[in-house]
Amino acid sequence: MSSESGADTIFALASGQGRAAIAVLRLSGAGVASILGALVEKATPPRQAALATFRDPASGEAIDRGLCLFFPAPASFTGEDCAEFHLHGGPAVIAAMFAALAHFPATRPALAGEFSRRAFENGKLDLTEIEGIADLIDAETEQQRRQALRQTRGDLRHKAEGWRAALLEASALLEATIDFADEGDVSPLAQERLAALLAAVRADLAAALAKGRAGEIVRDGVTVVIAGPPNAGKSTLLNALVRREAAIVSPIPGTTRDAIEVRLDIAGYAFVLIDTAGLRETSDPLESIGIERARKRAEIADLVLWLDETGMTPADLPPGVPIWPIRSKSDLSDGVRAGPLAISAARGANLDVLSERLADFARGVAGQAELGLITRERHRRAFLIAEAALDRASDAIDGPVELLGEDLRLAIHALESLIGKVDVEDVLGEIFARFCIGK
Ligand SMILES: Nc1nc2c(ncn2[C@@H]2O[C@H](COP(=O)(O)OP(=O)(O)O)[C@@H](O)[C@H]2O)c(=O)[nH]1
Ligand SMILES: [Mg+2]
Repeated sequence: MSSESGADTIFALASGQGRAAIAVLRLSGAGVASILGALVEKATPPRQAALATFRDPASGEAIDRGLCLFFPAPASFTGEDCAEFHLHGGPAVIAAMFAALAHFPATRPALAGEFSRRAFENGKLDLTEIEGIADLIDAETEQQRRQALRQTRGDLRHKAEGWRAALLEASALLEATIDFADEGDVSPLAQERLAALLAAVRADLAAALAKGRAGEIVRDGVTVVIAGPPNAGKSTLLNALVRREAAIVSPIPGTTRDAIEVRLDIAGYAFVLIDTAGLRETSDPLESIGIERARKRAEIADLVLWLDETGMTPADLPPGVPIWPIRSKSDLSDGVRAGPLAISAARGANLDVLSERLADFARGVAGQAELGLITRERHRRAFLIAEAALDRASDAIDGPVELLGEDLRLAIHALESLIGKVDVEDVLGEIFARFCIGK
């Protein structure tokens, strides 16, 4: 048997690396019950925390005293027999426990994401719920946490399963029509029911797609590009917002040549701030590359802050991205002027106003995401394929049964790949590669 068999009993540290008050060690697999029998004296009651002395089965020497939990299959995270040891979080304790566990037959350390993978394979979680767990572990802001939690609860899964059920009913209706009618057309009565089923799913898909990239923006952060002419104070603003020297500031125009990205939490929302090279004509090849990157980044930004000492915005910026003109270095100009928000990054003037406006912008986006289902490009692709297929099916509802059936199958397939009933291997690797060991 290979050393990575799915039949092995696996174990891993579920808590973080390094010294800690408590470390949680997690086990899953058919060998868990006998491992428990060998490590702890008293039988552990299912789903109850019990104080236990963990002993090395070879020497009988005590390794540690801690809590032991046993979750018999199938009511466990993975669907297999599972156990958790809450140990003292010292490296020697963990090392001794790992060494003791490695002596059991067909028992080995888990691979990254292997617990979740088993949960998926045993039908405990679908793909979208697993993505939700990954996002919850990665969540850095309140909004990311809330969105990820909704997905772990199965919000997207239940919707997709409901649509799939409706489309399967439509398929069955179609099959029945083929069996019982000679003409090969759908009977008017069946047509009506079919149309209703398709229309309901189409409306839901369209509503979810209409929320735009809101869910993805919450998950990935609001991308804000700081652009403007050289020396406008872009790098100074980035540093002031993140409160550290992330970008080099200098009076020499053309200092920033590469796009610098920093993550920032403003009022519970994730932002990705990007400082760019000043947009200007230049003969310096390195600076040209930076300027080209700045343009490219601005095209895919959610928002562009255009910094200029005069408060002007140029006309040739990419369309479709909101641009906020901002007058920089307000400390150098005299008196209040009408027009765009004036800031002084050097003096910290009006940075609170700018932060509040950025938070409002994110709030507007996240407000849409509140009921949104799509949090990844993968979801969007599946929704779009299903929607297009259902559009064609609805148009062809009085046409040949075969064409209708094919489009229905396409839509069902898109939903099934979304929740991981088909095409699983394509996405599993991508998802689990990002997991840490013990998840
Ligand atoms: N007086 C004043 N000078 C500033 C301000 N912001 C930046 N500067 C100065 O302007 C120059 C260019 O700043 P920098 O942030 O590198 O501009 P960038 O080229 O747009 O990134 C530096 O000498 C900064 O110290 C400001 O708010 N007030
Ligand atoms: Mg700069």
